[in-house]
Amino acid sequence: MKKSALQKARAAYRPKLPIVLTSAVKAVEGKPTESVADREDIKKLFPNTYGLPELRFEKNDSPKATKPLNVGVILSGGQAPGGHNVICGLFDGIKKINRESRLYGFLMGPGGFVDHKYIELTAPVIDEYRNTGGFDIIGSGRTKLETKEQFDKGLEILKELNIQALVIIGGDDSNTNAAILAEYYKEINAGIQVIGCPKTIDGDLKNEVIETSFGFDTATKVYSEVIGNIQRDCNSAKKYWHFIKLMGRSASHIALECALQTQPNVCIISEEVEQKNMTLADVVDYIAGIVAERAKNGNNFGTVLIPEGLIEFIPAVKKLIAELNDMLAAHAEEFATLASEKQREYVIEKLSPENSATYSSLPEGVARQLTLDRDPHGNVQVSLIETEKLLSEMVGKRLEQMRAEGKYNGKFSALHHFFGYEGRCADPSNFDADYCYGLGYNAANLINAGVTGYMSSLRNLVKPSVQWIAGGIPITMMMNMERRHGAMKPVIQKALVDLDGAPFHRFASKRDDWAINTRYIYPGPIQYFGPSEVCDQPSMTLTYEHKA
Ligand code: FBP
Repeated sequence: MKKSALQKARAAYRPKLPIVLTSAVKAVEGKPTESVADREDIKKLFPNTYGLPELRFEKNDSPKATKPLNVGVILSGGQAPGGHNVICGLFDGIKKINRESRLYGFLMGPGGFVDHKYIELTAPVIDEYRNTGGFDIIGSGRTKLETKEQFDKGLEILKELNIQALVIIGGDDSNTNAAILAEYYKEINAGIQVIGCPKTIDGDLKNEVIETSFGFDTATKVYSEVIGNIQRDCNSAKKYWHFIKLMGRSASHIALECALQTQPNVCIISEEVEQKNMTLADVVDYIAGIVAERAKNGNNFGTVLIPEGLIEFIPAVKKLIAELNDMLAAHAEEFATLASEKQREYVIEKLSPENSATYSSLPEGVARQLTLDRDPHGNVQVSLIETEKLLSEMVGKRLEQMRAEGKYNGKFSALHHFFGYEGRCADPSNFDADYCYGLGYNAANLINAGVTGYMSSLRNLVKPSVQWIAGGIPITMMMNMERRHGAMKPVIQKALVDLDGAPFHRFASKRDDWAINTRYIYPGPIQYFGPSEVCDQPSMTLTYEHKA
């Protein structure tokens, strides 16, 4: 395959492992753990894997010879920069433990595991993908692993290939499934370990013990670069308002991080909208107010960052979605047979009066989107909702009202952008390249330690990577019970933006100044080679969280 000069140079990058992982390790057990909430329910559902201790690796001065490890790996869900390095780290880790170890990659996500589609990942294959973005080495998919039939079918291929451990690289939903699979294989004594790795650009798979998910760092740097470019353009021409929607299905971490990096005029944080019980009209008023204020100084331009998940956080819409989820789950077949114009009437009729009123008040396209197929994990596909256009249209109308009332006398010309897919497969930043390689290498050590139901964990991430702490976290520790598809299910608790946390406080203390005065920062592209302060900085979110 032909490669660019940068690709060639980048392939030669050697990720920096935590010092502890550079020699043989032993797992030191911490105290037994408890789930974050709903302890009795989770304990009952995970009798074999609940309450396991946290693990921390330490240098082992007298390692024993270890038999070869045969391992399977799955990439699950949306792409995130660094996934290839997790696989490279895993490969190097198991080979370091025993040169005869083998790695098999299941193709196109969990579906490949169930359907027995796989390839062996050998050194020449692995070497093609070091430090590259994307998940194309084996592909990814969103098939939900949840039934006993799927688990048993998967077990057949694991046995056939003599695989003893499966590594699932995924977000909160995929790692939830990893925990369920680990429990099942333990219960039936299948002799298979299951290890998870925290992936998602959304940044919402994190907690006290998992400091960040991989991919967030690179994706937000890519988005911040282009937001910065837009801001420079907008500050040069001074004639457009740019409405920029940013990926992040649910939590607003991406929008917040990009705001900290670029200092836009407006950034909406969904979690705050919910906390303040704001309506869509309140959000529109807030943006229109800033547009009008800037217009007084002749600044008819600006940037507005909008998190992709906003619509779901508007309390009235959230209630509506909850009822829609249950209603659509109960009447799925009947609903599917209706022509699309009849579906709207059907929904309005079936919903409670309050939710029916909210549904009817939404623009038709948005309302319709809320009834379309959920992804396999039951999530509304928010990336398909054009919130940036919806908001700018509503802001435009509000400004016209304000003009009529003599409260606005400017020009409003809006452009729209959606940044998501542009950043999900970028070549990983040095941070993500090191973090991912370390997560994979660490997973090999968890397998060697014989454990199951653990997530690979590296901590102390604001320090240079050699100082990172390596270990394993029982996945059940991160779980609580939530309503999904109309029933209560054990799931990893999603980390939303903490409105009492340092990153949000920093943003909230500055946003009024950024709104009126033009304080744009232009971060520029990710740098791989050069001074450490240019190339190795972790995200601002992580930095502020650690300062707190
Ligand atoms: P994961 O949670 O699987 O990592 O995916 C995150 C994400 O990129 C969201 O930000 C976005 O809403 C969604 O995936 C888009 O899904 P798809 O890739 O199926 O279009």
